Parts: sequence; structure tokens; C-alpha cells
Amino acid sequence: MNKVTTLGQFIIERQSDFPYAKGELSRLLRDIGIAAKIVNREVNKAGLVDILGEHGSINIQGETVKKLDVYANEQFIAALSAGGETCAVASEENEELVQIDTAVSKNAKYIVCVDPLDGSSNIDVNVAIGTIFSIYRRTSFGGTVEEKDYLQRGTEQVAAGYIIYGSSTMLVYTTGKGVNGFTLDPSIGEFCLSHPNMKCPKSGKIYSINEGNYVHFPDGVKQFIKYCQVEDSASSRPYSSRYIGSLVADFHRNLLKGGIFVYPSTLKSPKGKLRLLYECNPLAFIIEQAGGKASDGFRRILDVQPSSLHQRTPLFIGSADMVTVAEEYMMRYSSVEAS
Ligand code: P6P
Repeated sequence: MNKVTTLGQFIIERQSDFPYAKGELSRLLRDIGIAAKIVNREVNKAGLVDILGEHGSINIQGETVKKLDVYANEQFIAALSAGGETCAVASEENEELVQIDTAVSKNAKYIVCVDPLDGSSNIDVNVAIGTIFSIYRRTSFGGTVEEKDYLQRGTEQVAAGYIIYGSSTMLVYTTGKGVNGFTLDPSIGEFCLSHPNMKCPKSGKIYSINEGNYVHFPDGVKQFIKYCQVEDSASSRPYSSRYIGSLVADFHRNLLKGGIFVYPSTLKSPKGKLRLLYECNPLAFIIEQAGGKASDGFRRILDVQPSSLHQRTPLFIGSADMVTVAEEYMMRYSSVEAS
């Protein structure tokens, strides 16, 4: 039988990558793993909601059934609060920063930005959904967490990852020393190392974009889509179009198989739809660590200086060569460089 390495064992083994580590980040990552298992249990029951009661109703245990994204948010904030290593959480579900000012946490070292359950509208149709998280070290020294603590460039992340609740549940993360994937074994309730040292193929045959917005895309994006559709066997074109409509699922497929995901600016979302702090930055950190690339069409995502907690950005992410070609089209066909 091959050696099974659990997430907890792996985190401890790799703690030596950081000579001054005293275990806080290790404990924080384990806190996230615990919350992921709790959320996974509820996500897997989602199909039974008619039996267990619609959100807002009282279920057979006498509990109020919550919308899953609200439930997921509560579980991640509770796990991070209980763990004592996080001083604040920036969440897609909370308009303002959530300060964790318990005696232990208020001077904790880390801030977590999280999208607790991205794509939750897909739950009703059994499409894979995900949690995305990003971890920063606070720059202020104790007390109330300040704006400069969470509005840091993506390059300052100390760790980032996602959980995909799909045909199996996986946790994928990086601390800047490569990307590793863990698959949940429900029989033992542990995330087990299944995808060590993940690498994104330099190029691929899949492009992923919601072409329903085509008429409102920038010209550079329209021209890139046409490039993807041209017959050219030498470059394996035309590419296949795959769009799940769940960011983590589209991203995970491209990380494994190669490909590009694009959510550009559109009429409805002139700055793009996806959020910088808790969707684009963590996925950009992961894809770069796996040898891929992430851009807003003109600039490296990780270099963008955030100005607000829920700030949006256009996103071009996946195989490095494909993102580079898309950027070339954006440069060539977009009249005004990125402001
Ligand atoms: P559209 C889900 O709502 C989400 O935030 C991402 O998971 C997904 O990639 C995107 O929006 C889909 O957006 O406009 O194509 O439906």
C-alpha cells in the first residue's frame, strides 16, 4: 500500500521550508482544512434540501436551514476565530472587514481573505463549486486591523488555496514553494496528498469564457476568441470551448489539463466581475507557482495595488503561453492601455 500523507502531516513536514516558522501558519492552514470538511458535509447534503427544508425553514433537528454560502461563511469565520491565528477576515459575504478581537486573536499575525462558497448558484444543478482563500501577514503591530493590512498586493500573500466540492472534494494550496493537491477521503475524514507538485501545462487546447457577453467584450478579447477558433493543426487549433460557470471548477480543469479562463470587462461589469482580493489574487498565486500566468489583460494580477476590499478586475488566467497570446491581442486591439 502506498504511503498516505494527510494534509496535517504534509503541513508539519513542510513547516521546515520556513526556518523562522513557529507553527502559526501551519495551524491556520489546518483550521481551514477543518472548516472545509464541515462545509463539504453540508454541500453534499444540498440535494436533500427538499427533505431537510429550504433555507429559512426549520429542519428536522429544529435548526434554521441556512443558505449554503451563508453557512460556509459562518463556518470559515468560526474555524479561523477558534484557531486563534487570524486577526481579521475579509469575506465576499461581509461588506466590511470582520475583526476577530478575542484575547488570543486580536494580536494574531495573519489576515484571511475568503470567498466562502463561490458559484453557489450552481448547487441546485449539482455543478462543482468552491471556496477560495488568501492569507497575508498583517503589517500593523497589534490592535485594530487597518486598511493597509488587507489592501496588500497579491505578491505579499504568504499562502493561498481553494477547495473544490466536485465529484471528489479537493484542497489545493501553495505557500510559495509549489502547489500541492489533497483529496478528501470521506472514509477517514482526512485530506490526503493526491496531486504533489502540481504544474500547469505551458499551453493547452481549451479556452473558457462566457461568449454570451461577446458583443460587449473589448476588441482584443473578440480577436483572441477568433484566434482560438482558427483551424491550425500545428498549434492544435481550433481549441475546445469549455465554460462551467463556476470559477474554481474552470480554473481547476485548466490547472490540470492546460487552458485559459477569461472573464474580461463587459457592459454589465466594466471592471470585470471577479474580485481581486479573494478570487483573482489567490488563484494568480497558485497558477504562477504551478508555472502558469495571471493577468488583467495588461498587467500581472499579483502586481495590482488593491484600493478597496471588494474591488473587481478583469482576469486572464491559465497556461502561460495562452495568457501571453491573449495579452498580445489586448495590447494590439485595445485603443487605451490599462489605466
Ligand atoms: P457569468 C459564479 O457566480 C461566478 O462568480 C464565478 O464562479 C464564475 O466564473 C462566474 O461568476 C460566472 O459568471 O457572468 O459567466 O455567469
